[in-house]
Amino acid sequence: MQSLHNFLFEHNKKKNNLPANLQRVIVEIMRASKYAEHAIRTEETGKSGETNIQGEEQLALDIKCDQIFCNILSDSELIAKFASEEQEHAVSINGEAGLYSVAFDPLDGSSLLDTNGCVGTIFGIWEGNGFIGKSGNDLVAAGYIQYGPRTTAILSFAGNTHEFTLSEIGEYHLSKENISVHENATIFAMGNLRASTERPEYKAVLDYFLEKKKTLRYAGGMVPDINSILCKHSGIFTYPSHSAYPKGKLRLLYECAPMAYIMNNANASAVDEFGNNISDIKITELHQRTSIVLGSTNSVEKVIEILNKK
Ligand code: P6P
Repeated sequence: MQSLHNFLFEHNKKKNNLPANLQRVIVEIMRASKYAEHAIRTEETGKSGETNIQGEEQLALDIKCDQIFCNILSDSELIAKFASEEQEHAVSINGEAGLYSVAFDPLDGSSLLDTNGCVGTIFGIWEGNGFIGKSGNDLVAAGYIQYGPRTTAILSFAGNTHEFTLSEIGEYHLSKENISVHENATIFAMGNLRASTERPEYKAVLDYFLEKKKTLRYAGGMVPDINSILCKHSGIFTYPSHSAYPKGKLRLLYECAPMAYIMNNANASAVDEFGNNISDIKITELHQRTSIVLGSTNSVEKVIEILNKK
């Protein structure tokens, strides 16, 4: 089994497109995920009594996982700045002296914790100091960790997307290399289905997948829902806007842009509900939201056609 450290080192020895300092940032994020994994498995899933910048009630584990990633990133001389879903403002660590800025959602889908559902950490790494004015096209690496029956991580850099699995001795090792997503979806994960009550075109998307006898696979967490697409090498995930979320619910910086980067490096698509590439959308504020349709390229195109039929 090839360890994460060895894979990163060997990759750069062959291709010279993964600088040692970027490898170190990835390794530090993965080190943090081990502490988060332990906390998720052993600590209470109850509420903290606090609310975050999003106005969402925070669980104790939301705060704990945020602290874990903040502390480890704060200790690195490589980090210029980081931004967390749980914090209103970006946090400057080394400023212009830092090499990379990291945006992350420390515990996505935490509302699934009390059901023992799969949750995850999502992150994106940009070169330089900050995020505003950049886009997903400027990412140099992205990934997520899924805390499930096994803890697995999807890491994407230098044009490819890979899976690593955490072993019983606490080491990540390569489990899937160069993941590719087939152009036609066999499974579908339609988020925000409630929107179909006010958007008949979204109901038409549901009807399309039912008519095609596609298999519904919806966990209610962005990480497990997208992980199914990468592990099954096929599928589509949708989360459109509606009156409660006129720009969509999911955040560009630390959810959709990293996921789009991961998908694009796995021969899949990621667009907003109008068909604009998520990776092209400029970051204008830390917590800006967007609609999203991602996965198998032909199926994404079909969904956009149905959603925008005149
Ligand atoms: P809804 C979890 O809260 C999350 O941010 C994503 O992980 C997930 O895809 C989405 O929201 C689910 O949203 O409206 O169905 O609860």
